[in-house]
Amino acid sequence: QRQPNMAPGRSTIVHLFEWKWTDVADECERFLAPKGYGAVQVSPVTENVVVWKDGMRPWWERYQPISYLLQTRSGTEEEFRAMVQRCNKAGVRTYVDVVLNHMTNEHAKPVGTAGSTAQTTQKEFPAVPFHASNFHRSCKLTTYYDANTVRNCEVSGLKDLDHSQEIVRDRQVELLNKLVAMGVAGFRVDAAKHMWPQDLKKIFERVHNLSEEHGFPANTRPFLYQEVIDMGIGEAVSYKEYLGIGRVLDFRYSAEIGRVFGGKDKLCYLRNWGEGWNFAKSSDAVVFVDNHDNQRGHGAGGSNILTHKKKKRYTMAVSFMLAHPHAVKRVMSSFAFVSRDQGPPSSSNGSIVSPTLQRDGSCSSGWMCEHRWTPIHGMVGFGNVVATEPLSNWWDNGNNQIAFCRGSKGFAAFNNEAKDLDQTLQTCLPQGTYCDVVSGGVQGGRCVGKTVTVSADGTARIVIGRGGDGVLAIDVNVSIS
Ligand code: ARE
Ligand code: CA
Repeated sequence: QRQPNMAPGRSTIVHLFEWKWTDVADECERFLAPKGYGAVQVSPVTENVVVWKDGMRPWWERYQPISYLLQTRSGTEEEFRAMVQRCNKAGVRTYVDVVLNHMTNEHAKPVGTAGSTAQTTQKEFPAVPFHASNFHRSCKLTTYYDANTVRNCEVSGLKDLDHSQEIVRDRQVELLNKLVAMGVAGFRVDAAKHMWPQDLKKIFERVHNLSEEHGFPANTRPFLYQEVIDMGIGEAVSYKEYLGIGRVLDFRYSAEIGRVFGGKDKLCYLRNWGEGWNFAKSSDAVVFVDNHDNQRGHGAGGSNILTHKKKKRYTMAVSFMLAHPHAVKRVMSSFAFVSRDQGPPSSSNGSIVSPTLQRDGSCSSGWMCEHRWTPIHGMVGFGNVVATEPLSNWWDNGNNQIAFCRGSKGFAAFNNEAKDLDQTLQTCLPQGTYCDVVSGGVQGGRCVGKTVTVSADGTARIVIGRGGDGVLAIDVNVSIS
């Protein structure tokens, strides 16, 4: 199902990667709700095998389920339940990252985050239970150009479940229904590419409507967005096979936006951004600048991917994504890392450390909190104001300076050049004084950052110096006169 089920006036997902449930709940109330975020994607909720590597626990242990008990490094089942409730109450939806394709790979004496054990070489997972006969025969995923190999062999050596068996689907439907009963509004389907679409369809058809008890309208289906990496290079599996189930995560978008704002292409070519760039259709996609894989060289996109490590370029890319009407958007919120395996900030016993909030609203103790960066949450607000208004009045200088309107509700401009942008441009907004949302928006009836004066004919002098954030955006909500 393609509708995100967000509360009215909200539109953006934030992935709070590896956050604890108690921290997510706090964040929903103190930041996500007031700043207009619509939903939070959380890390997998199901019990995973505990992995110690080089004296620390890698983030990817969470993609190795050992049971469907809801206890992980992020917290207990009760903490999760309370989190979903608090977030819903604040107006922020919860989407769960569900790992249905596989269980763990082989481990000597595996113990899970809830204490469950398994005989992984024999594919015995008694805590679900799953038995050897519930899995595909082991084979190496040697090629992406054969659909049987992609779907029946072991991605990264992870024990591959056979979803053609009703008994396998039953256990997973139970899990999903339990989450829906807790008030969850949707799912990111991990490794969907590695599962047969007809099986996924059977699973999700049996998932209940969203819980009326938790405030959802009757007959609302869970929102689904599937991880199907399809770079359009002729692999055997196409994202299009999954559109009958829900949306897909568009990895071409991620690679291309990184390439353009990384300075490898001109901003003026963004004029026909979207389907014109061979992306999935707006109504079929969830888009993002980086995800938890490709920000550290896993998954797809390679060196084109922009991350928090390139602050200005990254801010511009995320701002452009949020300013543009194409698709449902997801903002990444990361922890700092040096190595690819490095897990979230944690103490020596492996438990996750909460983010510390600075007086200026930013995070410390290892958390990047991109979603709290002023330009990014400012643009989330902008996205809510312009909503479904079409893009109009495109302007560019034939190079790396661009601007456009969103109907008569908003205006955004970008400068990716080593020289200033200083132009009188059509903003499509009523005459008045506006506060740029990227440099801080309005506070107490005054602009925190830049002020823009729109004349009676809708034009304004727009200045984006070569320093600074490289973006300026105003909308009807930040008018102060
Ligand atoms: C870890 C170790 C492995 C080890 C394995 C088993 O890193 O070395 O073999 O454990 O012990 C994450 C990590 C993996 C990790 C795994 C389990 O990324 O490194 O393995 O957790 O702990 C493909 C898939 C796509 C997948 C990406 C990463 O198609 O589904 O690879 N993404 C999701 C999640 C990941 C997660 C998993 C799936 C597994 O987002 O976080 O893995 O649950 C081309 C293809 C793509 C392919 C890509 C990279 O672009 O088109 O389909 O993506 O190459 O191979
Ligand atoms: Ca599979």
